[in-house]
Amino acid sequence: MTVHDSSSIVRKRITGHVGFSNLPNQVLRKSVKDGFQLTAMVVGESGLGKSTLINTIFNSTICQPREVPHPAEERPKTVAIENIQADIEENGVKLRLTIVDTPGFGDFVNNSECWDPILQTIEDRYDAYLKQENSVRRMKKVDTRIHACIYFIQPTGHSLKTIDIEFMRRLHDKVNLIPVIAKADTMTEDEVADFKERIVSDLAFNGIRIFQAPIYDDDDDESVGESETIARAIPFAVIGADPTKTIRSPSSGRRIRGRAYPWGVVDVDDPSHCDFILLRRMLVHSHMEALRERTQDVLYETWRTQRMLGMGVIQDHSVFEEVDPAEKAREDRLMHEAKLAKMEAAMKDVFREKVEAQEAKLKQSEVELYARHKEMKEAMTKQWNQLMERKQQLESGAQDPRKKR
Ligand SMILES: Nc1nc2c(ncn2[C@@H]2O[C@H](COP(=O)(O)OP(=O)(O)OP(=O)(O)O)[C@@H](O)[C@H]2O)c(=O)[nH]1
Ligand SMILES: [Mg+2]
Repeated sequence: MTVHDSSSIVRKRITGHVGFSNLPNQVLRKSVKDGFQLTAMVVGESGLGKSTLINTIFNSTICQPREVPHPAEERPKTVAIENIQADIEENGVKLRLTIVDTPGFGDFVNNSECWDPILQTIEDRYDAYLKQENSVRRMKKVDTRIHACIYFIQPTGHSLKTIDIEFMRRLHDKVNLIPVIAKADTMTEDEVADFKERIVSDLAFNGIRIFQAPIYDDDDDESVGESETIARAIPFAVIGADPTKTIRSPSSGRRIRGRAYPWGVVDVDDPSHCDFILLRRMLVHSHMEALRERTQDVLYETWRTQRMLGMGVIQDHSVFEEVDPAEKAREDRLMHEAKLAKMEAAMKDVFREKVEAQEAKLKQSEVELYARHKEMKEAMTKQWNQLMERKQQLESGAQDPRKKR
């Protein structure tokens, strides 16, 4: 297959309610300034309806044939990796959704390295992001990283094919993997349910991790309910329909997006017919933030560390250690207590010095007072003695009249 990451981007404006503007306030506030942005990629065997599903999501025919089809081929095939982008605006909240269409594999006798171009695209996009992170002049980063990889499984009803297992094994630690059963209209309801079960156990048996919707403690009941419904429905059974050829629903008479059969019609937007709505809600509503977060914090971070180590850069892991809020609060409290103790000791020192100075001053006054007292006492004793002496003289003069004048 000819693969190159096409630089051309097909831009499309889609209208209609999607639901991303109803995201929890906290999430909304975080992203509302710059608008939301999500990039998903479709991967899988040729002819499973990847391009059709993209058209259904974007509601118009934008995945055009890139090459004139071979006369023997009845349908145009995707021949290059291509970005299809749409700006959606709801209640003043903007979302830029990009879906990357890829050529299907399985057309060749040897499909042994069919994952190479896909892995290459994922890593090239990580590389482009890393370059921006490492650049001296840090501008606002353009994030083209793939946040979700929708992997199309052929509706065989048996088990996963070796090629699917091999492919997904190479993808699961690079990108959020969302497996879907393609063309689910070709299977009965029971067959879909059985096939889902078999796929889930095949994935577990082969150690393939698919994207699991996280459930947070502070999630409201509605969000928990939605996450559980989505988790139960994976791998989603999807049906794609050409959005330009709407059909009339025999029951409601409305024009619907679906597929018509001699025995009836399937409506892709009817949740009882297929999981298309769940897949779209997961991408642009309930799990958009979780997909972005896991890409940034786990998948890209792991890839980046390996890449840096490969380049000979040793990383100081302590810088990236997660901070436990309770531990951080304990450390802060201990530091605060130590600071208080230091201040108290300094204040005690100042107080002691002041008391000592006052005591010394008092002692000095006491000494001076004592000296003065002594002096006064001596002066008075002297005066007393003089007076006594004088008295005696007077008394002795009074007894001897000769001495009288
Ligand atoms: N029955 C059924 N047919 C489908 C569905 N989706 C697409 N098709 C048909 O399957 C054929 C292939 O669809 P594409 O969307 O071109 O498939 P693709 O996966 O993009 O193929 P490549 O580009 O070769 O990888 C077309 O004839 C579609 O009309 C579906 O859900 N059910
Ligand atoms: Mg295609």
